[in-house]
Amino acid sequence: MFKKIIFFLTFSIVFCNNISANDGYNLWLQYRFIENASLREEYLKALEKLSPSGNSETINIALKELDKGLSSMLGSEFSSTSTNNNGNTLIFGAKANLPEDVILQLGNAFNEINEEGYVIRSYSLKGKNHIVITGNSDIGVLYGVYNFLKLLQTNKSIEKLNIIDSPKIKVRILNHWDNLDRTVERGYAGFSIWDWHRLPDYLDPRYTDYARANASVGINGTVLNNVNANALILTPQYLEKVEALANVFRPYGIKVYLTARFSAPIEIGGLKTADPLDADVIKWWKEKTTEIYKRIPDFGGFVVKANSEGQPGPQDYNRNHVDGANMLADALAPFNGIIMWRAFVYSEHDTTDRAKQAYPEFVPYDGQFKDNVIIQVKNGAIDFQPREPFHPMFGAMPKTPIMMEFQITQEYLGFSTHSVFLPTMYEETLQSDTYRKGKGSIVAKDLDGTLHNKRLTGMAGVSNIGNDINWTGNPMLQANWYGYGRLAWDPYLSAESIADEWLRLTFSNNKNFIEPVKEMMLNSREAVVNYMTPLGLHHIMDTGHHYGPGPWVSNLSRPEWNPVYYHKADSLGIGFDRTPTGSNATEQYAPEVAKVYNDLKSISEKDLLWFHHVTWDYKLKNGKTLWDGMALKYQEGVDQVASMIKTWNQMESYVDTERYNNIKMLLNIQYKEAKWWRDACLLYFQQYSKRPLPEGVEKPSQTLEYFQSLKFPFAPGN
Ligand code: GCV
Repeated sequence: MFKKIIFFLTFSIVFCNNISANDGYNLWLQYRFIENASLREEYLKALEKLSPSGNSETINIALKELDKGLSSMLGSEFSSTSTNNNGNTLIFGAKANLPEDVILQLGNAFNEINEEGYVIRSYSLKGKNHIVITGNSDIGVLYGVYNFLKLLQTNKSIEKLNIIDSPKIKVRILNHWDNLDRTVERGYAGFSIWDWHRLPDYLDPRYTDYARANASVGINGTVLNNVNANALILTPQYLEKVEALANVFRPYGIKVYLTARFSAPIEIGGLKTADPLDADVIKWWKEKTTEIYKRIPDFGGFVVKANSEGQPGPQDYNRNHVDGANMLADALAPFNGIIMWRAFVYSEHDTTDRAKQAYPEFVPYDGQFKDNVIIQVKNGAIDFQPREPFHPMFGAMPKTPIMMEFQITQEYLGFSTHSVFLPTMYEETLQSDTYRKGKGSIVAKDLDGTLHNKRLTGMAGVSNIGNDINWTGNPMLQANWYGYGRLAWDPYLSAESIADEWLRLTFSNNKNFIEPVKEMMLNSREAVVNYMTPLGLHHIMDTGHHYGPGPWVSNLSRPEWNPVYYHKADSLGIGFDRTPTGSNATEQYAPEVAKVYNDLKSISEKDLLWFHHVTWDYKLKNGKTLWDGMALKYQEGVDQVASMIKTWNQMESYVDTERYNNIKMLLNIQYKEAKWWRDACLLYFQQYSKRPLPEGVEKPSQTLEYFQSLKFPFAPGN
């Protein structure tokens, strides 16, 4: 018996360790051992020798990554240092460093890719089968290497490769809303990964791992600090630290950017004004920019949040966004830096409809911004809601570069506790038709520049990364970092393909795992919409932290800070009338789009209450009254989470214990919170509808007063 126990323990330690211990730190770069012997054999045969061309730091990183990935996936039979000159070889390097006979194999391929693109091609020479990974730059090669490794990770054949790929968007950037004290605004994965106190001398290995993860999905920029900026980041004391990070990121193709506080000339420059037309202010920014480029020659530029939510800006001096952005653009232009000027602006002076505020501050100025200014627009006109119609500025400024700002962190979507797969939401916006140049003028085309022939293109994602061991506070949400990166590279990708790929890389290639979990991911965004804000409801979260429901909140000093402003529930009905009978926000869209939104017959019910105030007895397409339909949607959301739990509970044998349990516990919290949302919202709205809950909707477990009494003074990310 004793012997048996010893055997069992030894067996468990030796064979089951891998499956039980996985903290998620390695993200989608798991490089699991390939169990299928014949597939392993195929790979080993094709990779008898690795042959790097060029000796830059980037090429060395590519070699290290291949070594790491292949050794781990192919086991001890693989040797990265083999000198077998007669073997099948994987050669990788930029065009400039490739031998002539290899270049000959590539024909026109180099003309088909841009500076960051790559080619992976199989070819035969002297009776041997080789593979070449190349590009016009070393960074292109590194992207190719990550994509080559992905083929093996997803168990694809590498026999007849001919892959040609380039990023469709130039600036593919993460925005960290990280503060210098290491708190993260709207961050739910611990504290900031930037250890400002110990920088520049202490370089946490996480910085390299961060760069590696980003490069593996094609992200090429990072804004280190919060858009609610602290001017201190621009002082020598901090620039030295920024420089240290830039040095770590550079060989991974990642440029560093900073947010610029518009009043910095006053706060750290000793000037009396920050007026963008003032000669001393102009000089100060030019000198500051020169100082930054002396340290960081490839510094990317600035992001600016101006005249929004109390941030300083040009309007403080009776100037406009063009004046502010162009002044900074001039300072950056000699160094090829850019300004990402945010369109997330709303002032307390116009309270008719917050959704309408950005458009008139920017669109009339189309064509007046300098070439190195790009306007950063959130996906929707309010603020990162579970569902928003696309922002009317997309497609509307043919002469001005426009970039997307998506939120990866889940400020309004249940924080990092809720497993919501966001690429579904990103895809919905990217595929939305602006009709600005007729049918088919989808948002993605404005972003990649093809709609209006724009040169400077970009996409920003507000990061969900923190110092939690698994980076994102929930292993499932790594998919949103990954998926954002993939869509920034190619905004036409489907959420389905991204989920498939991510699951294979991160967990397993087994279709019994992939299919159900993929379905669970693809439905997860609709679930959160249903249990929080169905049928076009929006911004009914609790005050400040935005955690949990707060549709009753009506006591905040500015009207548009209050949920009651957005849902407008009354005894007759509910919803925000944005048609010509209301705020007429729909006029900011192309006429074809406005027509669809204005008409109750054509509008999608998903957007109904965003654009219309309808009666409680309004008939939905399924014949139910609005009240019944809304209540049933809340219930559907809860049921969807229950079914996510059911799916996950069947996955235990495919996932290591650590991540399995981690996700399981989080899903259970999500279920509890989905019920909380349903009960609190329905009880509140029922006061106005005065109708019973329809059959099929569970009875609330508590009273409205109870839900209203809940307080969360220490909710994270606030
Ligand atoms: C960084 C919302 C968030 C703020 C955020 C702001 C922005 O209002 O609640 O935390 O500030 O958006 O995007 O600037």
